[in-house]
Amino acid sequence: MTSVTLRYFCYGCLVTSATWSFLLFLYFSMGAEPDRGRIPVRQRGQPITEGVADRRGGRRPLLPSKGVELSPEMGMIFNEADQEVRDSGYHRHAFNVLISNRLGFHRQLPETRDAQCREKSYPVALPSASVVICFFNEALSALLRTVHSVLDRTPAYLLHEIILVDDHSELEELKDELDRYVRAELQGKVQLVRNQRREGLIRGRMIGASHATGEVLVFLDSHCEVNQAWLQPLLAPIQKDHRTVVCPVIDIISADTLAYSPSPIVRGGFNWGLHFKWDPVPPSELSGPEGASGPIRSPTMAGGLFAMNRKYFNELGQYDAGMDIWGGENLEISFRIWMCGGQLFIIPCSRVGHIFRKRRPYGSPGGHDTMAHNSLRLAHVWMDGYKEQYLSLRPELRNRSYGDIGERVALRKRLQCHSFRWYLDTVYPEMQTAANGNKQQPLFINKGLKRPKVLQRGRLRNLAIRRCLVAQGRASQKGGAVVLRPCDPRDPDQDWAYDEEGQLILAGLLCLDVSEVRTFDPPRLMKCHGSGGSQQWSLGKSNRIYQVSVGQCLAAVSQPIGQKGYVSMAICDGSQTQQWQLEA
Ligand code: UD2
Ligand code: MN
Repeated sequence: MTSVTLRYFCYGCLVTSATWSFLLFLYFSMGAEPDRGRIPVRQRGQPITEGVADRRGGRRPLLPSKGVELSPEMGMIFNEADQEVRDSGYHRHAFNVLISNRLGFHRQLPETRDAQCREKSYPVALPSASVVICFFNEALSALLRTVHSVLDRTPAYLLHEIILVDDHSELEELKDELDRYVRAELQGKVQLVRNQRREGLIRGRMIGASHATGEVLVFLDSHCEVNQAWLQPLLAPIQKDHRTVVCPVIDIISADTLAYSPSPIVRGGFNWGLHFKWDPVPPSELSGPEGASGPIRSPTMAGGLFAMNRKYFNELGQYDAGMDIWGGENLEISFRIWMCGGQLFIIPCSRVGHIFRKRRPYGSPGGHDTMAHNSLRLAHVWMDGYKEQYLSLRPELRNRSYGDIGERVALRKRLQCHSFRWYLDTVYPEMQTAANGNKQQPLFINKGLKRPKVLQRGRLRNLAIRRCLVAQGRASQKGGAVVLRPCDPRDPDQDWAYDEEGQLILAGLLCLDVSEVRTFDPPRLMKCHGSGGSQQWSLGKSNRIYQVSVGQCLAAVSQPIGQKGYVSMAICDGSQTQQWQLEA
């Protein structure tokens, strides 16, 4: 213990008082051991939270604050143990577990709602909520911060219960230690259900829902933090109409810094690769009496965070139990909601943060591509002739078996759902324009051989890194990556043309292209295909370069850590790393 303490003291003598308080925090929150994500058990005399669970499961705050504040020092590595926590954390969880552990279970969050939201009032009598959180090998600190954020920021009378579903995790810290914590600290409101085998998040949520007894189900991922007054704005519209399903705005928790930042107001769409994407909100959705703070109709949901009347969830067929592990269930439930008489909204006044990771840190048993399996099922049940759109992008899946869908087809019939055509026409007309350029799209209009007009040309400078976008290898190499290098106005290989079709063409040769199928892949240079989709970019608003088909922005990243010069696609957040200038 002394060696750890002394080391902190030594660093401490060099730095400011802010750092001193942080060091004291570290000392108290970690106790004798270097930070390993262990639960600091209160019985050992270590203060862990500013609040205490009361017997009935409510929370009695000891201090008025809502927990610690994130500070840059929390990312510092003091010794090998810290390094190990960070490295193994990235490996296992794909986010910075060192900072997550240091944040502990309660932290302050910035207000991210529009000012109008604070003026709104909601009925006092609202339906009660069962929060269902399914997890597989989640970092304990992230899981418990999710749970505590709900306990800390939800009026006790609205929170019926929290149901944690452990999807047969392997991590030691999620076994006895978690049991003990739930028993000692969370007794009353939190129920822990353990799956006997890995079910995946889809059946996992169905299991959670089957244990729930509250009126409304609220699903959350296991690395979320709910923000102030998050629940009331979700419950009110469900109370008005039980067939309304609602999602909060998903604020962004950085996987590297754990910083919590507001998400821009966007809504859910999808592409023909059956990947979810974020779309701009059409102005018509913002012109209601509540303006930008009113509910926004959303063609799809991201999947992880939504609230739905529990009886309605059951009536509407829960989820497709034939879907495995991860992927596709979000589009399936979205199509089903709209096509079978319900509606789906994003509620800008409800904010919940989520750690967005750059990769999924777990596989599926047997290594199957469950996204393809699940997408095939949803295409065959819900998309009628439009499933061809997907299959022509994924011809290798045409003969892949996807199990029995009889029950789901019968469900669609029993619920007398609309056609997929109706859904596209009524709920997602943008799809047809966005995909107009897509060769496989039935509404495709042949544009002939005319070359699209160039609107702008020049070097593409990233405003954060102050470097320009170039090919990593030769500018003529198909499939090559793009990187950031010092700008050079005389170099023809830094010359980008942006044309009326939304194409970004480098050195008059190849087009900037993203995979609509492997959405974690960085963009590449490909032969220009002239049909939009993966090569359709929109420039303009706040200097961003928005990819229309995947609904993300081009960003400078420092991955591998510390190395500047790489780019990837990321959720649009308006940060400087996502700002570009096309300069002649
Ligand atoms: C998004 C959704 C996620 C889900 C997924 C598509 C958000 C913020 N997240 O991916 O909820 O809809 O798209 O399927 O909209 N888990 C299990 N068992 C498993 C695998 C995962 O319980 O076998 C848990 C996992 O611990 C997490 C949740 O399911 O709590 C979602 O998984 P994710 O965070 O890896 O998915 P994400 O956010 O990439
Ligand atoms: Mn997630």
